[in-house]
Amino acid sequence: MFRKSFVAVIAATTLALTACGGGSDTGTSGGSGGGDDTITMGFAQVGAESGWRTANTKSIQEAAEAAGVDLKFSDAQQKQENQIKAIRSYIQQQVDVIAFSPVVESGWDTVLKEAKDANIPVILTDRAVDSADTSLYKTFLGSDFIEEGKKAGEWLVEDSASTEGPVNIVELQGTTGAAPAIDRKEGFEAAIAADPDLTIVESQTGDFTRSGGKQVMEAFLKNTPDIDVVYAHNDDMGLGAIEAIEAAGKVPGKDIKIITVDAVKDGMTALADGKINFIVECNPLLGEQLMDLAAKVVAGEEVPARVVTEETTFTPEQAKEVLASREY
Ligand code: GZL
Repeated sequence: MFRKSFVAVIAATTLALTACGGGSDTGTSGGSGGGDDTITMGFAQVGAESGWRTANTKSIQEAAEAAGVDLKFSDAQQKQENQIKAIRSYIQQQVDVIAFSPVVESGWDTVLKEAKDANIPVILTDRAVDSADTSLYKTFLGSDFIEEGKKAGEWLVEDSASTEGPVNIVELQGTTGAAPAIDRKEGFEAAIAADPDLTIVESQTGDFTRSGGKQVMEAFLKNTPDIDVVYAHNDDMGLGAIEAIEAAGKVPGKDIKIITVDAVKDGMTALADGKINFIVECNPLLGEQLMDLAAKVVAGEEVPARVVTEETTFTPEQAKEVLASREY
């Protein structure tokens, strides 16, 4: 509860630059220091589970190269214990700054305290943690997932306005315990509460992967006779659902409408083809902002406690217009 109200307050004051509390107020970090002014960053990535993650990794690696940041990078294969191990190794190596995308919200206080005690600043990117102690990290750069869920739900309320009778929704949730899964669900449910005909009849995690989305959708199609809409927390699970829907002899985008989040190339292609009906963008290109924040943090400068990324939504017509120029 605290995290959500905290994020809500911060989200509301995002644009007002606020001093970031706590942490190393000496302006120095536990890093290589010395005469060499090259910043060494340890980045603990979630994994390579989706097209979004691939684009996010590419953005971070390219931005580090461009900024002259010495990047130590690890892929945790979506396992929290691997991310914790990586963070501990960055502390051992005395990097100047640690950045990571927490695979799940909880269970980070101990290792983040170790980084703080080693005087190494931490930047959260993409996903949040639910720690009550906000001095454990300098800033959180990433999307507002509740807003993303709301945009998805608001589109469905409008699209269903002329539909008589119940609209049965099945939900493909992201990784259990992950901030985007928790918040996209919350935002969507808040938005569809406006229309009592809209009901989530089944909801299960597909772990943000295409195979997970396909497997869960196959089960939904077996258990639930009349599904009208799929709400998938990311494109990859939506693309897996399309495979299952077509294998069941139904037409995705027509017999069963599909709403997803991300707007990666494969998702936008399915949207342009009419197999997906609406996509809420989640911007993975965080690299440049991350390197800029890291330089400020290592120099002991104030940074905003929360930096929300800009993103939009797409209909099939809009996807057709922008598909060729999409970076990812
Ligand atoms: C959202 C990010 C999510 C994407 C998924 O910022 O954490 O993780 O929506 C990815 O595609 O797996």
